[in-house]
Amino acid sequence: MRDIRSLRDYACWLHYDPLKKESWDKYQGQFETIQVDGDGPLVEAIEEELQRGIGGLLGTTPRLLPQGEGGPQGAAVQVIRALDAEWTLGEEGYQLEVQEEEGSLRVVITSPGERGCLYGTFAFLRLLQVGEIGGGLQVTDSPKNDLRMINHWDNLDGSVERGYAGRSIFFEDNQLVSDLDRIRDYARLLASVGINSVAVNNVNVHAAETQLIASRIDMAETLANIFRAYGIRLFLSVNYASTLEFGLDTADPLDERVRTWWKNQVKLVYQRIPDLGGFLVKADSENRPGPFTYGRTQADGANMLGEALESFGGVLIWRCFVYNCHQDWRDTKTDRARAAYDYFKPLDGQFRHNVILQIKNGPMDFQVREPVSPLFGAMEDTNQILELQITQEYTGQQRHLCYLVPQWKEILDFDTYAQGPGSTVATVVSSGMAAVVNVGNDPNWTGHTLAQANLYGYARLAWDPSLSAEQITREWITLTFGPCTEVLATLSEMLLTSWEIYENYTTPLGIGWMCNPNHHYGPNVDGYEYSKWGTYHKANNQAIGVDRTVGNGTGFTGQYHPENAALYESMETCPEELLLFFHRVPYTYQLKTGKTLLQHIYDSHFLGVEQVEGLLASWRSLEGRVNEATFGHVLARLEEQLDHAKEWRDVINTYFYRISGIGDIHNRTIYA
Ligand code: GCV
Repeated sequence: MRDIRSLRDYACWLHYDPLKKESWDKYQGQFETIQVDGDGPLVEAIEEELQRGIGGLLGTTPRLLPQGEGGPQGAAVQVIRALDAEWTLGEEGYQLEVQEEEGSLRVVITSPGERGCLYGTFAFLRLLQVGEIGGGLQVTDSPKNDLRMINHWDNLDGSVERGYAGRSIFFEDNQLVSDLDRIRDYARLLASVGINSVAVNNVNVHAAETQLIASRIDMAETLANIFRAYGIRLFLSVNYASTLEFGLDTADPLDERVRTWWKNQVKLVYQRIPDLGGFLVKADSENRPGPFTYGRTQADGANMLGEALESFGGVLIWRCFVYNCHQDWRDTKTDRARAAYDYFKPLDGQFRHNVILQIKNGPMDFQVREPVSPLFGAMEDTNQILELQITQEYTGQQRHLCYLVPQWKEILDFDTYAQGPGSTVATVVSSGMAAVVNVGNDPNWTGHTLAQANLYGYARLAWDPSLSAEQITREWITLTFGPCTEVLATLSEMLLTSWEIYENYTTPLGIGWMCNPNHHYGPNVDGYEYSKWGTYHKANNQAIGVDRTVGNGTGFTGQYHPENAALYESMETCPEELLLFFHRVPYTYQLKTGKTLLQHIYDSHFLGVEQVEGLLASWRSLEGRVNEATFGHVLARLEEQLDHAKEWRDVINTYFYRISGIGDIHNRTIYA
């Protein structure tokens, strides 16, 4: 069997392929020596990266200059730990300067922090590949978010909840995997795009994972050691009711025995992992235990754990994904979309300073399109982070191409009006971002090689939400496929349109959910219609959608600040891509395009399939320009996507034709 590391797609965006001729010639003779301040694993990682990167890109072997031999002369890269009193970029920020003297480039990367030096190093190698390194260049950069986090939903038995890229890269059979080097490669990959925190286990914490803070702490310790070498702090998901598994008869957050147990347990954990980031908790959600059982609030539960972590500098991240998952579909009063706001908004100001609320981007659950959760900007005295889903649970499960950076940009740029105009989600979530990752032990990490772009894009946005989708896309393509203009143009177009294409042939207009229950792949219009999950479209022979207005519906629109509340309240002003999220609309309702709602549904599904045909044709045009194995792999995925898009189109169109009795004005095939 071939070593996995020799497979091209394993390297993701860190290929360091030789530069193309003109850059190769330009940089020959440059970067001959390297000198890095400091010592320890992170400094070694920087040295190794520079040697690897420059070696790969220019085919040379830069000499490592030990410290104490004076600064490097001539063409060199120097990484300096500068503890300058004037520094304003924080420990993770860096400055990158390229000085030119008699044809020699001298790259100086400066930061007071080891992480800053590491990020500056990766930035230098990235800029070299996109052709921007030249005399006089000056870059200063620092992350806009302190917490840039990855969440794994990995179980100790090796399975991954909502994982579409193989099994866990950490765990198998309740042990750590034997290939710890792969975890190191992963840490390097994450650090290269500025990720600084990772929660390694599923938020649905089963009995085995509960032991990660007790009898299996050695596993967590080993992982923490690996990630630390790349400046990444480990977080653990914990079972809110752990005390019940360790001999107490309660998990009441106000019970002294419970509080003492947590304090002692946290102390033991920090003895082994002194720089643990903290805990991540899913409580009172989807049958997980929580403080509600004891008549306590979410703040009582979070603060109890926050208090235990506080003296160790730990952070408690508490998810707001709390809703009634045992709803009766006949009940028209309860609206799942309202739940997070209803539970958490009244608690604003009651959370400890080391507690952070983690809020999913939308009020439901990572559908292809949802409005932004009204909780963003609703809790001025509470730390908040945004939760995104990189793993494509409802967006094609890494079998379909669905590049989510454009979706995430829309979310980050959404104006909440919390402090007047300009209060975008990006500014409101100043504590940072977390995302459920799409990685598994498949050789290419993400199942679909092009899904690597989602991981890359998330991390770049977590670093700087103001980066444009186009820039991120350009970077990823160039780093992954090398500097080919045809690949860049074609693949950019494919990636940047793919989210909308997926939406067109699945569930447009914000309706969501018409997928198969449990595994969530493929169309099933009524799959969730009579279930307990609170996710209903309520289609009858005349209309579809849930009225969530204040005037006549569930009142959900009233959870937004007035500007957005007014926008969503009226069918006329509601953005049409979200129309069926907020309103119940007759099939004959005329949209701004002049089409009826039903005709739009038909058109969108026919169009979506044609667009997937377009994706296939575009990819085929790249044959010979991307490596053969990747070409074949992506081609196979796109062929499957086309088959599935047709299935979506036919199931959805047939459903609405049968239920409404109204045909397509263009008389295209709809199965009666
Ligand atoms: C980890 C959705 C998913 C669940 C997931 C849950 C969550 O409901 O289908 O698998 O559980 O979200 O975010 O907690």
